[in-house]
Amino acid sequence: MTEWLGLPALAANHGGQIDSLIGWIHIFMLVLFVGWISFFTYTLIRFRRSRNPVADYAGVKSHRSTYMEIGVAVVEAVLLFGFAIPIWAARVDNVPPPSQAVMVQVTGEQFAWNIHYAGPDGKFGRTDIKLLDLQSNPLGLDREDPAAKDDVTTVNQLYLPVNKPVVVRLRSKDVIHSFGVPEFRVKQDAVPGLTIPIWFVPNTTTAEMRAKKNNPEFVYEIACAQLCGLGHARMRGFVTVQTAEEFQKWLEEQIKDQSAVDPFR
Ligand SMILES: [Cu+2]
Repeated sequence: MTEWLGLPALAANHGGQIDSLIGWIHIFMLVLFVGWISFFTYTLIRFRRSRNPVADYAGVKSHRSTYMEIGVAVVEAVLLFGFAIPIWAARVDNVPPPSQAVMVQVTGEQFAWNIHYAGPDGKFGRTDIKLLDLQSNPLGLDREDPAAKDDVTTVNQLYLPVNKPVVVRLRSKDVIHSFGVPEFRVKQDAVPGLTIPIWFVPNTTTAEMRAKKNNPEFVYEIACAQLCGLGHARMRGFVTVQTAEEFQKWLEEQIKDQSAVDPFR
């Protein structure tokens, strides 16, 4: 029902709810707009100077405008308590446990997205600011930590399996960034000093979306949605949604590759 809004294609399970909320807000705002403009026009004509040459100190006696204002407040309360708060609560609560989700740590920096997978052990390796090297180890991952042995890190390349919950633990190394993927209807600020979980279930692989859009070059993009400095415009990451098998294969290759080039192992 929300095609008329011209939103980007939808590729996550919860997105329909967000879209219908956006749709309803537009409908209510249209009603408010027409209502207020009619009221304004009415008062301009009704209280025009030629009809009211002298100010009337008694004023309007009818309570109609009061009822209308109460009506507007009720509609706004319905939007807030009936739609916005429940949908937001569902998004920020009930984050799926690590056993049922793909856990990815995404760390924003000026001007890139560092992606970090925990690997098969489900544990993120220790990171240390002393090990941080912008070229070879942008996250300061301690490869000597046993939990880090199977960890996979990439820059700007987020791979995800389709139809499985994804929990992104969002962090930032420097300033406030914002992780936004329009097709997943996800947008969250990355705040230095905080780890903020966001979750969604991608339901359309990149290949399926390419076929659907009839565009063989289509890619999901992570757009930084907070002006974060001079290079903000080039702070884009890419999301590749694959089948479970393809993703598993990719992850295994990465684990192999990263252990091969790593001087610590
Ligand atoms: Cu940014």
